[in-house]
Amino acid sequence: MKLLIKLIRNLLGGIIVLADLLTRGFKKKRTPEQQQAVNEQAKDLTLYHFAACPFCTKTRRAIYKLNLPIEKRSAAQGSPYRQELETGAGRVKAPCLRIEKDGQVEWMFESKEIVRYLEQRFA
Ligand SMILES: N[C@@H](CCC(=O)N[C@@H](CS)C(=O)NCC(=O)O)C(=O)O
Repeated sequence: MKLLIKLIRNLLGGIIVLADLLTRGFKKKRTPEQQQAVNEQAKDLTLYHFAACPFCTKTRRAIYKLNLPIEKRSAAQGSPYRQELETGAGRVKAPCLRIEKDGQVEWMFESKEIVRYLEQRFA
């Protein structure tokens, strides 16, 4: 039974990832100077995510469309970044955006809030 649930979950995860790849659309275009400035700002951001989580997919899509080179770290079992997320943010829940600003670190949960934050800052 556990195996069947795992199989269904992996299958659904695969479908989500594939559908995302096929329907992503286009990246935002900027002048080279603008993109360089955005790239610099994106260095202070890190997304902790699960590959097949729909909320993470939604967040990754926004990141792709906004053309942001944000580092993505897997929070999956066995990943070295899982502990980092738990220690820093206080729990393992994804998506979670780590925002570093003026030496301060903020951990932002909730896909809706993360997407809104990125759109307000980079759209
Ligand atoms: N409302 C949240 C839902 C996120 C969520 O439920 N993520 C799941 C993975 S799909 C998770 O991390 N679950 C672990 C937990 O909640 O402790 C969002 O939109 O980001």
